[in-house]
Amino acid sequence: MKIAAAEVIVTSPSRNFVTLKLTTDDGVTGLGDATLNGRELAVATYLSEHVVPLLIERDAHRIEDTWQYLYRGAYWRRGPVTMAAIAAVDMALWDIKGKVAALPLYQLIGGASRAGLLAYGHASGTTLESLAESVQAHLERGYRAIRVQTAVPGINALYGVAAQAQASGERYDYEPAGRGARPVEEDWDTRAYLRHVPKVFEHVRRQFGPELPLLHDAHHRLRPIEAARLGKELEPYDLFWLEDCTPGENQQGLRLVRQHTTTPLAIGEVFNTVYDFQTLITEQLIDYVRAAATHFGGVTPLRKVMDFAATYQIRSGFHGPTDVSPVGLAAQLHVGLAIHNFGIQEYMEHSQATNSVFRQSMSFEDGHLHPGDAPGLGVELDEAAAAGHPYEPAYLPVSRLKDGTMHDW
Ligand code: KDG
Ligand code: MG
Repeated sequence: MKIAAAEVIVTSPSRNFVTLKLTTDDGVTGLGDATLNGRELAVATYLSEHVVPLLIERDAHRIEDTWQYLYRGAYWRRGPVTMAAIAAVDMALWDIKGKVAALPLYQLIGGASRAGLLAYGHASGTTLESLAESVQAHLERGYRAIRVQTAVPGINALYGVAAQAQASGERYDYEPAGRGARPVEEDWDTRAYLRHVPKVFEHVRRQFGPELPLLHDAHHRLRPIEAARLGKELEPYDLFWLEDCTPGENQQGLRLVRQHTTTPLAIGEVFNTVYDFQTLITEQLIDYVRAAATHFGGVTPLRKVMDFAATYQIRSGFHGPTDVSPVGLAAQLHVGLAIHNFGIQEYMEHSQATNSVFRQSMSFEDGHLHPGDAPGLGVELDEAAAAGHPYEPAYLPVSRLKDGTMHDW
């Protein structure tokens, strides 16, 4: 079975997505997600100019060999553009293999290890009251674990906080990657943030009790000693995890954080390969692997890093915001269902426009996700609907300190 055609589809139903569609010589199709938020066209071009010509005539069943060919053969390895492109090929080949075998992907990689995947949703509020309403609204929608973000007095605009309360039941996207030619600029003040966050968790725990798993994302904004302090101050509130407490490039920085706190740590949504996790896993400096199938090279390396992590009792917490397309999310759900060391899955719920382009077989019930039993990944792309949503430039915001210095994400 040979790859006969490869098409790169860029569409923007609510937000931009890059999808690779492979077709075999006997007409089986497979989809892969190559979306790199804010840099979408770089991956689309990498795919169409440098990857698609290499795929035609290759054996569609040789997934591992194709992955190694694209990774080792490029000479310049790694990086988000390269790895998102490889991820799309890898996912599409697994989708094809599942369809040929007439089995959902999770059955090909070991079968289900559990009935469903515990998912966490995103609650946020501009005040403690609106935050509590948002947590309550998520509980009513069935969530059994909740990420908590709030506005911080002294910071004018903060990433990760929905502009309006979500109690109305309306789906929100806190980060629509503002459409426009340039990123929006937000501000940041570490001391104000560190003063405020423990009070927020005290409030939420008091109101919602000790059982509910609560998570928090620091979006890489702290230095290791600041992250250590935050982790320590959050210990009384028993977080499920503190995410991206400090930029991950400095893997050693997590040693310092770890020395000071028992708050569980999650990191890795911007990582591209197992090497980004090497020190973090072997020294047990983290508790959860946050990789996304889309930015980590696909299903093949995601399974491998989780097997590596399993030997150190580290679990999964794959990245699941709305910029991971339904195809990328499906890939993660299949891996999460199959591996033994699943931890939790982030779930932000795609918009109706996104769901009208990508038809998904997955379900969300009683706080748990399941990829469904359709063969392959279980996602179909409506190309006519996709064509109705042309690409528009969109960027994540950037943040600056009060004196104008660019700050970390
Ligand atoms: O594209 C960037 C977003 O996906 C990211 O900021 C969301 O931090 C995020 C999260 O944890 O979902
Ligand atoms: Mg995050």
